[in-house]
Amino acid sequence: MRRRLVFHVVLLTLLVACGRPAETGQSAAPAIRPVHAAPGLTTDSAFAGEVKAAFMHAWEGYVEYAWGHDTLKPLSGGYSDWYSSPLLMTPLDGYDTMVLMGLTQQADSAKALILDHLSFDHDMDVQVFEVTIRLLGGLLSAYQLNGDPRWLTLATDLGNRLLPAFKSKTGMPYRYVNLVTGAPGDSLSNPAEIGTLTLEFGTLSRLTGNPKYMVAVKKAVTQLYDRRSPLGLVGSVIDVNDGHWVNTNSHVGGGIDSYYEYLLKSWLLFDDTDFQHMWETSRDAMNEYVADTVNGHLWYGRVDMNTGKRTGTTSGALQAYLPAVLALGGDLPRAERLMDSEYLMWTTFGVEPESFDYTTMKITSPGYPLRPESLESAYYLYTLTGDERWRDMGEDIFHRIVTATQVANGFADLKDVRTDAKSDRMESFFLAETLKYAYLLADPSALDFDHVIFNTEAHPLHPVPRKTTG
Ligand code: DMJ
Repeated sequence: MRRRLVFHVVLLTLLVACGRPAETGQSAAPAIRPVHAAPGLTTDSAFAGEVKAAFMHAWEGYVEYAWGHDTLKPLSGGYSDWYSSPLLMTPLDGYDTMVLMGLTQQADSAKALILDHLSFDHDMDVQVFEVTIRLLGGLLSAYQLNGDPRWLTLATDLGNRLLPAFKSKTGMPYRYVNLVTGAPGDSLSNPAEIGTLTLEFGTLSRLTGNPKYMVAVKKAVTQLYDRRSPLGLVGSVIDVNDGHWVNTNSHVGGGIDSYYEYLLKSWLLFDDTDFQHMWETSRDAMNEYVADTVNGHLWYGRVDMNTGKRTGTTSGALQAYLPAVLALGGDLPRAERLMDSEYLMWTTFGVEPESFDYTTMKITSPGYPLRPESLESAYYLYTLTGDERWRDMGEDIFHRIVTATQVANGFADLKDVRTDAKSDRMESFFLAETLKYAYLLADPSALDFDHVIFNTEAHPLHPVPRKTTG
């Protein structure tokens, strides 16, 4: 009897460790991960309540003034759309946050809006990267959380319409593509926009059983990786047709950032050691050449990809994703050191600026468009270490954001963190990422960290077993 009980406990533990039970005809879900959530994480109910209230405030502004459109204009009480037809950026980006927060009624109305009205059959040129991380990522995560097959139908339609972007001479995607004709834009792109498609297209392949999406993105990333310099670094601008570097500046900020993030996460989500190899080589090069220590603080600046010579000492809000990625990759000491530097941006300037010089601590670009990266890293570090220091840090960052950006109809981008002057815009990633990471930091039990990978827009994706046939 006792032996039978032990057997069942072991079996159950194995099933839980592997994520969802494997479906018929599919092999077991991968369970590799360099790190795991720390035991004994607690919920801070007061903090969670504050984040939920902030989310409701942002969502109510959208519902009242921007319903059916992409983005709320919180100062004027209006809306804006990215393209000639709305693509419902805010509700789709915000949907899975509502589900995780238990905002069922709001999630149901967002779902109805999206499934009844979202169409990609519009003759317009869209930015492949943004549409992939916000919309395709949002649809796939919604499908995995909610199970309604219409999410996957929309995701598949979008994936098919984006695929012509990969028809360049190298296979690296054009930045823009027309959703109806498949006509591409010009041929200049960057590592982030080329390399930040694998989680979404790969998941689409796994869910549909059609390998064509994964084949396209993996070829694109491999083509990019193969053009790294002898030092192992990539530059800022590349021509996707002839494959030559137009700008050889290497850094870890906007335009390159999520290329690194997706190399690591693609290894983990798909259990694919090709990505592991690309991640490890790239991480080592970035740590060796791009990292910089000034006054005892660790930063990542700018260097030439071919010579490793330092070309700049600026960092900023976008670079604050890196502690999360380093921590997920298993390098907690470096991640913690870097997070202490990122927090300096908040304590020095009140709210982190888009960019500043870390040798002089002078601001070089003063805006703050409600970015999530610092909260994202605080969440990873708290979840992986259980050290309340990181939650306290994240809570302070959350309060600084609310104090500086809350307005009557939502939250507004800052034009200048020195004056708190505002712009009439509330980015959809404020709902997708900033408030989601703040909420998960307050209530880590809302999501099983060990069994999801967040895309770069904070849409949680679950590993899908590869089909053994087809
Ligand atoms: C988001 O769209 C994504 O996190 C992207 O990787 C970087 N920029 C914004 C948030 O700052």
